[in-house]
Amino acid sequence: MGSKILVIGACGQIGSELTYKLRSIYGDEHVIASDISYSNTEIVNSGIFEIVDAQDYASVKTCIEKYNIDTVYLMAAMLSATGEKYPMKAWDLNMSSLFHVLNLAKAKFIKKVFWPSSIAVFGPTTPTEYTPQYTVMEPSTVYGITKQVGERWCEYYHNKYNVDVRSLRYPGIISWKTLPGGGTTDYAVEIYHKAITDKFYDCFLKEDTELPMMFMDDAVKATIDIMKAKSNTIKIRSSYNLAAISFTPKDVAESIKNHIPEFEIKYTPDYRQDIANSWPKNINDSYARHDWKWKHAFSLEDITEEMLFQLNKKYN
Ligand code: AKB
Repeated sequence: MGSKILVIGACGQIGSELTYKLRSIYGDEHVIASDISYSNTEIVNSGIFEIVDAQDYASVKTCIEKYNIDTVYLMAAMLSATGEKYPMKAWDLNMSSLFHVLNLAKAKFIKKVFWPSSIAVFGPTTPTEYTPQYTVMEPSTVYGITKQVGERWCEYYHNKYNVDVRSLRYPGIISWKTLPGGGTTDYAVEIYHKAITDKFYDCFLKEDTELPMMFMDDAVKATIDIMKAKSNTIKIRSSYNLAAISFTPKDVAESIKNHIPEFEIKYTPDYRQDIANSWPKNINDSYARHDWKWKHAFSLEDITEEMLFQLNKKYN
């Protein structure tokens, strides 16, 4: 009969593209999209869609039982910038949703779980250059705290209850289909939209703020690859460092100017600068490359070409 997959948070930036890709691999009827509201009409109308409240155990369980789900991708989360505005809401959403899914796996309602962690697990005391897998982790954002604690719980559920949970520490993800919401790396998506619509972008980070980034196609590939990998190749059950490229706002602006010479950028750093300052500049992901053969494909130039091409079609 094949695997039955539930994507929780399917209306979001990564959840939506992951759903499309999973459907193209496993077939529409094997991939159920779900979210707390009908906020993304494209995903809602693209196949089976259910309203699921990730904070409500019964709501998640009902959907899992209804469709005989065996694999859950838990993509619902409050990101770093919004989390600083609503600390308790971020804690409640990010932790309760994870516990519900882990407990459903522990109780054998489901067999496999994907849960995204983030570079936000690192903090100001972490080495910022080629940040290793195992290092000092003192996150200074609520989002980062939830991800770090979540990683510990994933490893605990794997070791104590044999839960097959797999996780990646995503960098900033760049995509053109669905906008990100409430992250510190969101500038790297907004800048392309504004380059097309206004030929101008007012950036909320300083020009030399280097952060780890990745194109959506690479992020979705990594997610599906780690889930497809044989269980005994997944040696890390907290979360894997995952890297592709690193760049600054100035680097992106220059790569856009190669295509749109009249594009201009201004820098007005806000509270998100402090968050970015606490994160690594680049990441050492050698465990992922070794254990399950992770390899990225997209460079900054590839990303700029694809983003401008797709957004030009969208806006013009
Ligand atoms: C954010 O900026 O909060 C996210 C992340 C790096 O996890 N994109």
